[in-house]
Amino acid sequence: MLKCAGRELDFDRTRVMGILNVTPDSFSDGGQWAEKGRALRHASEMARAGADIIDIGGESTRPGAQDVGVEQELGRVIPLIEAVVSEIDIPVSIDTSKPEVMTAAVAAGAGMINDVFALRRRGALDTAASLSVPVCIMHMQGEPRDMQHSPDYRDVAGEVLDFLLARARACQLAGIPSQQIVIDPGFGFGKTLQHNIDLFRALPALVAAGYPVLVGISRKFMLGQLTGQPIGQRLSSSPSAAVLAAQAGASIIRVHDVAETVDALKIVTALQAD
Ligand code: 8Y4
Repeated sequence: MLKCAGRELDFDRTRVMGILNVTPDSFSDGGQWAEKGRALRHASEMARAGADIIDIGGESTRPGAQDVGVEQELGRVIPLIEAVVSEIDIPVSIDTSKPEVMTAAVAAGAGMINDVFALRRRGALDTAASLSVPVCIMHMQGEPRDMQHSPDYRDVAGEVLDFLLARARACQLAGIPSQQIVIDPGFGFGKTLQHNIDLFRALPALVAAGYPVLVGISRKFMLGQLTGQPIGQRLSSSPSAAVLAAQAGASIIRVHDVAETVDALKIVTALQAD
């Protein structure tokens, strides 16, 4: 069970993390208020649909994305975290790699840190340890701007597991209790389709390492590669992958389509043999 700043996340069943992106809407001149209202409504909708935690991010980590400055990221996420924490009673996680954002987000009520750089940025590890919230550490080969140029592994599942175990050890040396560490193979982050497939099939080995495993595969390019469908037409493939991840023992599934995923996982819970 994770202790998320006074709110709890236990893993008696696979949990759903709803994605809330706050990247500015350049077409709306309503500015930050309109953006915040829209995001807050989306968060409420995800909670009503059965999300167990909401992941708030203000920095695009898509392939090729540009860096966002600290002040800009803070301006996007902090007011939204405050609003979501006050209106919704499930834990909120902050998707960031910047120590300044981690600190402000937890002060605003965030109860978990989700870092796609696995706390490797300068100051991030000690900052996260000082904040006493759970952390999700994710594997990525390269950096967002170049990670899809030529992903290369000898043994993708073995290398990802070794990386995550080394980062989990670094977290514990910095003072983060092992029960507050979540690991994530980082689907799509410096991986070809075949790497993603090999990693997915190796999920049981990742689960066997003993840390809760988070899987983020929702609407990702690999699903499009497998079905031929564009991003808006991955509403069957995303929950299908979520079901298989849950069966492989994943503890948290990070998704855009909360209602569909929650239903799919209810079927898993009801029908799977134990
Ligand atoms: C459509 C929309 C297609 C978004 C692709 C995407 C993960 C993550 C991301 C993940 C964890 C994304 C922040 C990429 N992916 N955090 N973050 N695990 N822990 N792309 O897999 O969703 S952003």
